[in-house]
Amino acid sequence: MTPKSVFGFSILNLGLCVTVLALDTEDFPFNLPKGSGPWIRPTVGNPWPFPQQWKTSNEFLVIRPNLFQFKTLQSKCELLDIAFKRYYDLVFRPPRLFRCKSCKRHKHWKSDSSFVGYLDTLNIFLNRPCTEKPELNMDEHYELKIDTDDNPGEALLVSQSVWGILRGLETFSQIIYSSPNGIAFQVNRTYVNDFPRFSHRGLLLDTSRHYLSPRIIKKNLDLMAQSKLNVFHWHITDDPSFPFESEKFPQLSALGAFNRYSHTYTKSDVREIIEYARLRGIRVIPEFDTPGHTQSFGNALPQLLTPCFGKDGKPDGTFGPMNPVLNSTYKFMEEFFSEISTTFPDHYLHLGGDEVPFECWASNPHIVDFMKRNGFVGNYSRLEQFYMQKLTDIVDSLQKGYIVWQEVFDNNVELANDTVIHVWKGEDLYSKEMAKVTSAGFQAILSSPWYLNYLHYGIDWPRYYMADPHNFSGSDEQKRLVIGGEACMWGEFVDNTNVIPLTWPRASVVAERLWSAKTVTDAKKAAPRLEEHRCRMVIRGFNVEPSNGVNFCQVAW
Ligand code: CP6
Repeated sequence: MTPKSVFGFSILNLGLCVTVLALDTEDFPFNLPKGSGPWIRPTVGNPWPFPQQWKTSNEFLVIRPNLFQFKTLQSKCELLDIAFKRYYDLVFRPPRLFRCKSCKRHKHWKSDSSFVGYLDTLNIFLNRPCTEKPELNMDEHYELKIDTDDNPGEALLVSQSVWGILRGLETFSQIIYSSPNGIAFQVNRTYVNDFPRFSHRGLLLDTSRHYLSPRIIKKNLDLMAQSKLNVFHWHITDDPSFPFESEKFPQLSALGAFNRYSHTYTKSDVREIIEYARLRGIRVIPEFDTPGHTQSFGNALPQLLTPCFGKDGKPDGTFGPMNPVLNSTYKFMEEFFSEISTTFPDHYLHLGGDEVPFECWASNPHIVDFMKRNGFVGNYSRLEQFYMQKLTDIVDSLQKGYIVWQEVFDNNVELANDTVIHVWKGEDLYSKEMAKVTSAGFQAILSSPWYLNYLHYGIDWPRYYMADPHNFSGSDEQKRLVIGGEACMWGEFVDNTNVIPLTWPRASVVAERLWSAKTVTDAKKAAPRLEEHRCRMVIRGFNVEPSNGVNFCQVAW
């Protein structure tokens, strides 16, 4: 459509052909039969997660894709230039935008929504330098003003940080909706003042139980950005496989990956994933889980693991957790983690420390002897503590911070002040642990209620929506130590074929809990917006599952 034909419409009170551009929000994307369906009708032009402050009206502006541009006074910020291109395409060239050829004369135009002008420019005001990498406590606050009162044709997005601009661009992209013929776009007059409730808003993906291709990981990063999640917790190794290619220890993946030629992450894969995430304001926190969950290290380096002994007092050929009594174990850890700490630029590493089984340690006479000499006979938590202590000392010396699973705290390992404790046990019995961790002065993130790998028949998302990281009794100071949470998609039953539909939009629900105000808890109100958000992800080309049972998302396939 040429601009001329858009200008050709008579506007408003003339009562003529305005309807091609106008759109009744309740009738989107079509005039549904009256009274049809008990289903939750998707809305249009609503953002997910819900902004902290949000004012909108029925007055709308029309956006003509061929005239629209992002403008910035910022000298040079490559990250933003790339983002402008990305968002232009997401809004105006989504892969599954439905174009209705026969509804040019779409009649359903609500008389209380009115055309008030065109929007040709989104002015971006970024008052600070273009920051290099996303980090904990990065500034994500932005203000978005879509109103042509002052400057006809221009709207405004302001932030003190490039991360805020990215979040604002996402919101902007979500409140634009297309006219039924998919040619013109509209956006309501809107004011948004928005910032996250929690700084750490993560998704865990597990690439050890099943390999996930870099392409699928990147799609997940796209979807994370669309829900304003900002931490990719990469549970990269575990018992079943070791897909990470280490430069210092290439045997680990050569012998520990499911397939050394196809099921590994090369240095360049990892670099690309980190850069892809950075461009979306997402941190990548790798987890090399030890001392348990380490069987895959043993394919190449069995000497790292504890030999288990049988009743006959001889090694039975199986191996347990990392061997905590050998200096060589810690020598390896030093070298391995020094590589990891340069490969992954985030200040934080996840050190694991969960579910350490003690039977093998107890069967091994060398371990038992070591424990006697060190005066912790029979106390295997104490031995685990000994190991974690050594490991955290190593990571301290590499100037990195660390996140650990709650067991490490439960077992009284002495931890650096900036340690983050990851609470994961007890699906809905996490309050006590959150209270304990924060009263000890540690930062906490919550995952217990957000195990997406548990599948339930029916509409399961409200249970994720109702959980809250502040659901525990404690002082304000304790509450401030809660820095956020993570949705977890463990990999036993997911691979490239189903990880996206099973993770989304369920992780989006967690994302709203972690971003929006504490008071945004009404699942009934959220449902149509979630439906819209889901439909938007489908239009943008992602295979995300229906979240509200029987429903309707009009897309072009
Ligand atoms: N792997 C590792 C896992 C789990 C954990 N750690 C896990 C435990 C229970 C459930 C799902 C996953 N598979 N390394 C616990 C943090 Cl339900």
